[in-house]
Amino acid sequence: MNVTRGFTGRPRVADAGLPPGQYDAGEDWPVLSAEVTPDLSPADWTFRIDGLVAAERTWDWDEAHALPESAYEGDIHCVTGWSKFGVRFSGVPLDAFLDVVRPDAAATHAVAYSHTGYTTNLPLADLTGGRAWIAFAHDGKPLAPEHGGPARLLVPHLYFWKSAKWIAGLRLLDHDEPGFWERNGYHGRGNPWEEQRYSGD
Ligand SMILES: Nc1nc2c(c(=O)[nH]1)N[C@H]1C(S)=C(S)[C@@H](COP(=O)(O)O)O[C@H]1N2
Ligand SMILES: [Mo]
Repeated sequence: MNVTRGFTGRPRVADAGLPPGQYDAGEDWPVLSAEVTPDLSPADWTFRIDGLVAAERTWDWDEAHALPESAYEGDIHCVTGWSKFGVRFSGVPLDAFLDVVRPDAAATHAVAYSHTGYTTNLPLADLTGGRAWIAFAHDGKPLAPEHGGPARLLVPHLYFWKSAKWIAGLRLLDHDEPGFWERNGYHGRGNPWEEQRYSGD
């Protein structure tokens, strides 16, 4: 039982607690960007899924918003140590996009890429089952540009570096291919509950 958390008074949906080695950032939401925040309007935003799929597809803003939305209410965990409890995002679950492109049976991994050039790799299984979203809103408001607006990947059960801001697409592969931080020594999967911070953890 983490005592400090009991004093925050924030409503909690599920008391999942802090993963090992993490601390509660409270109300703060730090910005962590390797790039300068791009000037990306909804009109300029697109999302594409390509690689090992039956039918590659690009969605624009309106097409992506035509898909059924759902919300994530829960926690996020940054590999630098901060966790944030009870965040609320809404967007379209990746399952809805993947249903359209129909991944090949051989597809096991994905590289997520941003409009800025940032990349991060994930097992495809972590993007399905209602556990990953293209998120458009936080706390009922459009996602702020510094937090990835107009749209970011959200994979909250993994360390937050997997949640690529200014998401542009996913490339489906039959092998794992390290992204930006992973080439610099970070873990391929990044499960905070198993403290998979660095490759070899
Ligand atoms: N495009 C892009 N996405 C990114 C990053 C980045 O530098 N560029 N940083 C990652 C890291 S390390 C974290 S912790 C979160 C931070 O998101 P935030 O700035 O909204 O807190 O975004 C992830 N997604
Ligand atoms: Mo991070």
